[in-house]
Amino acid sequence: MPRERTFVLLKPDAVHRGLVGTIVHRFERRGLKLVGMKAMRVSKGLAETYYAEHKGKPFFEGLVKYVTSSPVVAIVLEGDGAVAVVRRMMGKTNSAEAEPGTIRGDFGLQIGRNLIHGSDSTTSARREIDLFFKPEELLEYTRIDEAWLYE
Ligand code: IDP
Ligand code: MG
Repeated sequence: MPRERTFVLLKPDAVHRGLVGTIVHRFERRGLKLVGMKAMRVSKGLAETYYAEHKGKPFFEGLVKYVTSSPVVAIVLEGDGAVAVVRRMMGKTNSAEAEPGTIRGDFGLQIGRNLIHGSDSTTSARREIDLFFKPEELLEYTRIDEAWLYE
């Protein structure tokens, strides 16, 4: 039985600012297992489905433009409590208000350029993983340090 999975998207600003490795490094050090990762472009159709819950909000058009404007990195991480752990590591949606020590709080200044997405529930995670990854793109293996990450 795999542990909890979450979906992460490193947005175009993370790619352009050379922060992909820095951000992935934080997740790796935390003990989260990388089960899927790919650099890709998000089509307008995919962006609209992915962000469907925000349709009609004033920032929706800008948000779709932002994530489709340039390559992103889609990631699936696995580990105990992965959804909540990643949300805490990301910090508040508005980078300007995010605590130092969080990804948004260390690297961002604006809500509309907040570097990263992470699923907000296990239900969203399943939906987002299915949207971005084919089953065969997700890996199953045991990290060598799992014996010391989990009791
Ligand atoms: P989250 O990414 O922290 O879950 P949501 O409220 O789900 O935040 O919003 C999704 C994304 O929409 C945010 O990460 C951000 O990129 C964008 N967004 C949210 N609110 C605003 C806003 O007021 N202005 C511009 N962009 C926004
Ligand atoms: Mg959200």
